Amino acid sequence: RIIRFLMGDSVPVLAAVLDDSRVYVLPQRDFLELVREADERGISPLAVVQEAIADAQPIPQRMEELPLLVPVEAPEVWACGVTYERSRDARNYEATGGKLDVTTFYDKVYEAKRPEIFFKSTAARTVGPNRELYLRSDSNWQIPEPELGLVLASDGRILGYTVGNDMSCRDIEGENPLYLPQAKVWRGSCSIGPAIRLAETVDDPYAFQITCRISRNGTKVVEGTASTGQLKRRYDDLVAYLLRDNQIFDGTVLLTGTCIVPPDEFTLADGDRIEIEISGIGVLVNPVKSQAVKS
Ligand code: DO4
Ligand code: MG
Repeated sequence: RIIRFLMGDSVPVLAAVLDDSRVYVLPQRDFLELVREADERGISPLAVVQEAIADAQPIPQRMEELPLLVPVEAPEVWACGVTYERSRDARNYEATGGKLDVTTFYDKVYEAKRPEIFFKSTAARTVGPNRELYLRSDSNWQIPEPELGLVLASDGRILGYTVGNDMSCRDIEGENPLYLPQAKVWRGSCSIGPAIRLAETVDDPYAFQITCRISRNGTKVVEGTASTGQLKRRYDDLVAYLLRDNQIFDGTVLLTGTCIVPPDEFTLADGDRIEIEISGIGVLVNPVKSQAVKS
């Protein structure tokens, strides 16, 4: 796994993390430099890492003890929607007020050949591990969306996998689908991290276990688990649609849709703590904060 952290509380450093959580500092400045070096030398990013750490010693701290940064400064984050049954059913509930005998556009997009893909975030709006995610001040029904993120090269290659949170406002989206950008995009509405698992080290990317825990005042109030095996789509197909007549940039992250939705009566509150764990990648932890409302 690849991480970034602040060395001496000020210098961003790239590092490799082995399964036992030992951390090796890498000479490359960031993840994209590592990928570019691999491409130039015609070898894999894993081979570059193995070479760099062959004679190196791990630093004394374990990954969990480090001030982590976003593992890649993703220029853009895009997101797929309604790729899991659970997402379709939850959205039907918020759009119809529980009348499940009508066919909605969520039902249609779940079955359609073309997936839903929307623009989610920019580097400035995206936060890393342990950084505050913000709540919208004009929504009363907000949830995290735990999602597997694909870290992409500009040609669409899947370089690695990360954990993402597509924070969402169920009331704004449910009121009118045309409000989707406002239900999805605001300051601090997206987090990624804590690590990138290099694609070549993953045997089956449809076998990731995703767990989401939300705690309030130290007590767990929500817990849910799912598997990427329940995904309706294939990653390559999602990436192909993202790239159709579109330009993306190295390090773009594509979130693949949520498979866990908290109970309908739940909404996030100031001070909550969200943990999203994906097997083999790590735990993305973020505290939640209300926006300071400016009058
Ligand atoms: O249809 C709206 C957004 C869907 C989404 O974000 C998801 O399914 O994860
Ligand atoms: Mg989502």
